[in-house]
Amino acid sequence: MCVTCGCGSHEHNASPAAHHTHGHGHHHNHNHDHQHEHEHHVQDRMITLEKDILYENNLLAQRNRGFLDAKQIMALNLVSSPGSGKTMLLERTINDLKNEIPLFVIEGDQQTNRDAERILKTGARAVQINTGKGCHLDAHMVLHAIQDLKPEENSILFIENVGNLVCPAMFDLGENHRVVIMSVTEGDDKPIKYPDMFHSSNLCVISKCDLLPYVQFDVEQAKKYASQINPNLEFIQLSCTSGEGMEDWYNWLKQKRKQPEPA
Ligand SMILES: Nc1nc2c(ncn2[C@@H]2O[C@H](COP(=O)(O)OP(=O)(O)OP(=O)(O)O)[C@@H](O)[C@H]2O)c(=O)[nH]1
Ligand SMILES: [Mg+2]
Repeated sequence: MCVTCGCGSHEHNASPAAHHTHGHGHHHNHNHDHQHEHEHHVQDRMITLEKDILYENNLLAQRNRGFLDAKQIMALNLVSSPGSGKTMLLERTINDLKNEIPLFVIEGDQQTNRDAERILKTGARAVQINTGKGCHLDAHMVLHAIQDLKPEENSILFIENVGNLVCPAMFDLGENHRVVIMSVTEGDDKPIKYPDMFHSSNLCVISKCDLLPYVQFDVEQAKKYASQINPNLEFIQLSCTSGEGMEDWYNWLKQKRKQPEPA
């Protein structure tokens, strides 16, 4: 179980203890009722805990959003499974756009500064957040990272989330747009297997398109699945190695920057 967000906790936490007790016949019968009471209690507490965590997160996300809006900074939350190409997309984007638009990066990983170091090599300012056992960034971590990073007015702030298609979906960071990256090596059924992430995103980048000739990935099927989950989702297909589709991505960024969405 994820210790920070408690995802999947209802069954995981309550049941194993119950099964354990049931498995030992010599335990007293009245334990059975106590066990059920205990299960309900644990479940209620879990649900309350989850609500409290998300409530507090949403308040802090609004604070981040207020700060970013006031400075006209467009913040993007990049979410995906591990290794879909988030950092490489940022490296290439920064190299191509850094003379046009000020770009800043917050990197989220469980461990290491590797991604922030890759970004720093491009010349952009970046800070790394290490979440330890946590499987997602939250608004509080981003608040502190923004204080360290001090992004300029009118810039774009990229927030690379921890590689994980499940937990980051629940945590608003105060971003203007959520971008889900799905690489063609992952399989075209990801949207229906991990619907929350696709439901909560605004743009779906289909990455590593240079590899399409070598893998079984039906782009139209992937888009169909994702659109079933979220009819408003936009799509861009690109490859950071061949450069195909990169212009579409840059045009999307420039377009969204010109037309900030009402808060
Ligand atoms: N062929 C190909 N490989 C790519 C492309 N983009 C990224 N890769 C490769 O995919 C691997 C993972 O890329 P990263 O940019 O580190 O992925 P990430 O999403 O930042 O990974 P995490 O931060 O660990 O979640 C690397 O070996 C990249 O070279 C692409 O467009 N085409
Ligand atoms: Mg990365």
